[in-house]
Amino acid sequence: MRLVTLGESLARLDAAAVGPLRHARSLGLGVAGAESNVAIGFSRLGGEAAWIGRVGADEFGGLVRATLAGEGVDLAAAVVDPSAPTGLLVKERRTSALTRVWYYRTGSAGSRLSPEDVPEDLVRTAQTLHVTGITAALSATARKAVRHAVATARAAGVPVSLDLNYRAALWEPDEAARELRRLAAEADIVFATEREARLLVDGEGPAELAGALARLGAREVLVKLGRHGAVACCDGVLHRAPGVRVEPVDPVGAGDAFAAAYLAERLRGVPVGERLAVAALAGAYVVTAMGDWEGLPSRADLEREPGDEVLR
Ligand code: KDG
Repeated sequence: MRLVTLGESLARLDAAAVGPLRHARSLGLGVAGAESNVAIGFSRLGGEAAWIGRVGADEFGGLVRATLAGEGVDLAAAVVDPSAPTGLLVKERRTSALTRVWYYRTGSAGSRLSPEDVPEDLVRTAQTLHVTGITAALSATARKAVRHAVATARAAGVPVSLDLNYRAALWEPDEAARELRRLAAEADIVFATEREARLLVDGEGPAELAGALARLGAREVLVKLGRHGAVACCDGVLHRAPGVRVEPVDPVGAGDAFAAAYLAERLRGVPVGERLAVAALAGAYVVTAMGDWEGLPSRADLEREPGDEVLR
C-alpha cells in the first residue's frame, strides 16, 4: 500500500488551558498539517506514506521532519527551504467544546510549494495520490503544484483522493468553490463535510449532497457527519455508517483520520460499508486525544472487539 500526499505541515502551539488565548500562560508544541496527518494515519495502519512539502531550515522545520520520520513517513521528497520560515498555527481552546485556530503561514516555506517540488516518478508509482483544498489555497504556486500532481497521477492511472478541507481563513468561498469543483471533477475519491459539500453543490441532506458531488466526476464520494457517522455514494450506490459514541476532547483531525483509514482499507480491498465503519472508528479515536493526529489508531487499536471500553 503506497500513498503519496503533498501539502504544508506546520509547527503547532496548543493552549493547555480552556479560555481566551491571551490568558494561556503555557503552550504545548507539536506538528499539524492535514496531509501529513493523513500520511501518519495511513502509516500507522501498515501502509507506506510519502509526504511532499517544504519546511524552513529552522527548528520548527526540524520538528516537522523529525515527527513525520518518527511516524514512518517517507520524507525523501521533502524540501528544506533556507529562505522562508516553517509555518505556524496556534490552537485556542476557547471553550471545552470550541477550538479555534490562528495561522501564521503567509510567506511560509510550505506555502512556496511549486510544481517543480513534485517528483513525477513518486506520484506515478503511488497507489493513491491524496490532496486537499488547503494546499490549493496557500499560494498560486502551491495551487499549481496540486494541479500538476493530480494531472501526473491521472495520466499514470493512479487514483486521486481529494479532501475538500475548506479553511475559511485561507480563501473566499467563491474562489474556493471554483477551484474545488475543478479538482473534484478530476478526483476518483472525494471527502467532504456536509458544509463543504454545500459550497460546491446543492442538495437537501447528506445523501443528496453525496450524489450531487459524485455527478461532478468522482466514483466515490464520502460525506462525513461527525458523531452521526458518514454517507458514501460509490458507483451510484449509497452506503451509510453510524457514528461511534465518544467523549471528544479535541475535534481537530477527525476528517484526516477518516480519510487515512478509508484509503488504507480501500487498498486492502475491504468492502465499502466496512471501510466506512473503520474510517468512522478512526475519526472517533483521534478526537479522544489532544492533538490533530496523536490519537490516530494503529491496526491493533482498530481490531479491538466492538464494545470495548477504549473509546467510552
Ligand atoms: O485537518 C486538521 C488540519 O486542519 C490541521 O492539522 C492543520 O493543516 C492544517 C490547517 O491548515 O488547518
